[in-house]
Amino acid sequence: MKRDHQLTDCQASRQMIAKASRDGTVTMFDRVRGRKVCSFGSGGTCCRVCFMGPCHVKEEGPGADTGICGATPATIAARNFGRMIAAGTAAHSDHAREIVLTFLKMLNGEAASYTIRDPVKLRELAEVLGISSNGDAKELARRVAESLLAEFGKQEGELIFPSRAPAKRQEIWRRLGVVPRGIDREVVEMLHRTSVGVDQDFEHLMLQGMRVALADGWGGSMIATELQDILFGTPYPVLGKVNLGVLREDHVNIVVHGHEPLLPMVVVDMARDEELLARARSVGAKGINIAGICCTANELLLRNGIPVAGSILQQELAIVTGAVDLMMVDVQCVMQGLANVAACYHTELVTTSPRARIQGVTHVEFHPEHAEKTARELILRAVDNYPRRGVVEIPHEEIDVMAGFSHESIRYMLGGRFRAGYGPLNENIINGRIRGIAAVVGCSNPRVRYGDLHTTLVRELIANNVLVLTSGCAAINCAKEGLLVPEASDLAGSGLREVCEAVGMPPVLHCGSCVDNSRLLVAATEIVRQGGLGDDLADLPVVGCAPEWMSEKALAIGQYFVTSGVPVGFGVVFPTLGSEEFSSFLFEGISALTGGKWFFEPDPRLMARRVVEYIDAKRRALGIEQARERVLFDMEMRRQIATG
Ligand code: XCC
Ligand code: SF4
Repeated sequence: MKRDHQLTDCQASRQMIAKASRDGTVTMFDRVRGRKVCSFGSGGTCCRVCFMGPCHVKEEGPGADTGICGATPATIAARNFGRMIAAGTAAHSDHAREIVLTFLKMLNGEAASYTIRDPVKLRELAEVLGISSNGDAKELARRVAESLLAEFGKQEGELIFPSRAPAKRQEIWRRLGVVPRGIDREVVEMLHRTSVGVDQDFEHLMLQGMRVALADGWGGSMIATELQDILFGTPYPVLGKVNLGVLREDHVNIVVHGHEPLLPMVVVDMARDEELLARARSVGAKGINIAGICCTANELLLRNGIPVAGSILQQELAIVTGAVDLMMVDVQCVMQGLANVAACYHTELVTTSPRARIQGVTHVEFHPEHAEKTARELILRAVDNYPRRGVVEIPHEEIDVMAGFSHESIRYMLGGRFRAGYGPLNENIINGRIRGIAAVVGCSNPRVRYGDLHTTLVRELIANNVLVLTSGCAAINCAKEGLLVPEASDLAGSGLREVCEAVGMPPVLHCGSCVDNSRLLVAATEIVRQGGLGDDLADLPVVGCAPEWMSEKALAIGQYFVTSGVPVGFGVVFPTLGSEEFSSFLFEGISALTGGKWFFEPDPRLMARRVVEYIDAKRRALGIEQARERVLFDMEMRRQIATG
């Protein structure tokens, strides 16, 4: 049994877990205690795709067998893995579809709450899509939106965004036959191929696993990110606050939780409305405070500096403070247990997506046509609920965070005013000041000492001069430990510290939500294009990690990184270990195909060591294992280069 102090280092969470148990409120931290894991389920060898079974099978030892149909453990594990990738891709992509449809409604004049906030990015995107402008901005926007919408339903040919990848990478994908044809088609085909009696060759199944994952990273997720930037603004460095201490005792607190920023962005705008503020004052509150949970929080933090109440594991704990007057949730990572927790306090829980309801929970349905009306209604409900508060206990923890590192802002920051570009980043990688780059992303998981794996890994990495890019709940956990501020460069190795100090950036860069992992693909591509570090993504000293993952979406992300040539490490459990045959394909065999591979390492220190080993191996292959020069490129030297 886990004691509270073993659950997490997060003091605010511990305080609320203790309060919940005093209040008699059951949370995930109670439910996870003593919960037995079924080894077949966790190892990926439980098959229930038909009801001759379900069959759970073992590869070795006494009782080694196959399913009733004869399916081997490797086939069963690969089918389960493939289905999870498909589900993750579906989640990111269905989110993207919603953004595209809203964008079109806006252009049709049917969604007045939205506007184009980044016209420059729109033109750049049009160029990527091969759409030329005749000067009519609205026509250009419409053609961009139509071309993106078509990506979902295309049957033949190739998605457009994979053509952004380095040429060599595209050749590899074409040779493997894994360039996605249409986003929906790849998800459907994966479901088909993993149903009873279809594709029963794990390697062949995983080719589809690659294709569907690419339809996420270089498809749905990238569409979501690009279009959200155009609608809500491309992130640039911004300061914010994180952890439960961002809730305000004397304000109406509205927590926005889930993934799609469409409604939360309007709620943020409406919360400044004078009439609503007056209403808040009339019930005794000083104002209206919006705070986020999960990736919605990241979307709002990156663009508007809106405070983050916490990661996925703090959704129930936010309510336990007694200070949340309304929590609005849409899709993904929203725990059904919230309903019961909300019932123990005064919090009004509201579902808003037409796709997602929770039994017994108020539903106020969001449609982009009426965004302001819905936002107003939700704020009013929150205000009216404020006087019903009982005892309030808000933890003090409220930590500074710097966020907003899109690939555009990284280029700008590192490039300096005179030379926006990836040149200085590449130079610093080549000269060894930055040893390599690690993407530390993904969920948080109550099965492990939550948050601790992220921060232990990240501390080790930056101490070894590895620049860390982070997103999702990993970013929130790192922010809570103060790793996302420029001062954190004190914890970095001397080379990385020099670079961070020179440009005033943190050693750990918050790149956004989980769909924003697509930003990392674009950034990595820019690094290749800049030159000096090989000609393919697989050449780069770059590794991905999700030490506390839990969601199917994380598997989709991992798989698109692996398919893009990047090694990816997961912690907690690896969901194929019941089949050694299939696991060794993911851990080794796959690298002959894509140049990337999976690895499993539950210990964050050992994970850091493996990341550094991979990075050093890539540096050796590039011939840059020795640092070439140890002088920092200051402004003066940059100017000299510029003037020749
Ligand atoms: Fe969900 Fe996106 Fe995972 Fe956090 S990191 S637990 S998916 S909220 Ni995306
Ligand atoms: Fe069992 Fe085969 Fe049916 Fe799976 S598909 S449940 S292994 S009989």
